Amino acid sequence: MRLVLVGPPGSGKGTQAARLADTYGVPAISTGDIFRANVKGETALGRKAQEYMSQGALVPDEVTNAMVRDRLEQDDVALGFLLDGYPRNPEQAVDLEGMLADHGAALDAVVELTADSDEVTRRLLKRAEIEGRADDNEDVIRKRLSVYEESTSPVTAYYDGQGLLVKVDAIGEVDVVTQRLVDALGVR
Ligand code: B4P
Repeated sequence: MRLVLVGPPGSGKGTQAARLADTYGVPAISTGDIFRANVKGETALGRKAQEYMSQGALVPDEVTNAMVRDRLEQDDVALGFLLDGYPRNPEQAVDLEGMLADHGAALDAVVELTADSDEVTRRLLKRAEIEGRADDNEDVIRKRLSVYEESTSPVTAYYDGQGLLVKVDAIGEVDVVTQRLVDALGVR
């Protein structure tokens, strides 16, 4: 199973990716988590990524694509993976296609989690209180939502055109959303 999970910030990508990865027995790969681990470890990649993340902007494609390419070379993804938060613009989608084609592979499905801006803003502000993530403040959330609209929405249209897109309503209890995802994906 080779899956991509897209959706606005706060739609539950990270939350659902962990559950789906368990269900399908594939590793979940979150570009956001990899960047945050690098920021924490104060690596050169982390310093670069932080400039952009703290403003709610996308980390430049050359940095992100190279990082994903490296990750997809590892043995544990040979039989499948779930990408959470990548690709986030059409250029990344094209690059991903190339990376997979190099291994004679292709995506099985792209899941879009849908949720309105008010709900996702509420969730992210709640997470800010609990986790204190630097990019979960009102100004940066607004910027992340507008980046999603401008850069990531075209990605869903791109995959829809390829017949890969599956839309799932992300409003509701976490368990209910997981069940909707599993029902929508079925056995692939
Ligand atoms: P991400 O880490 O992907 O952050 P995100 O979009 O906010 O989603 P996240 O997975 O954290 O939150 P979730 O919706 O699960 O990206 C962060 C930054 O990294 C980006 O802004 C960018 O700078 C950079 N980046 C990442 N990928 C990149 C790429 N490909 N290219 C360039 N830059 C990239 O959950 C949010 C909250 O909602 C949680 O608190 C959760 O508990 C809650 N929640 C989840 N499901 C819920 C439900 N059903 N009901 C109520 N609450 C729920």
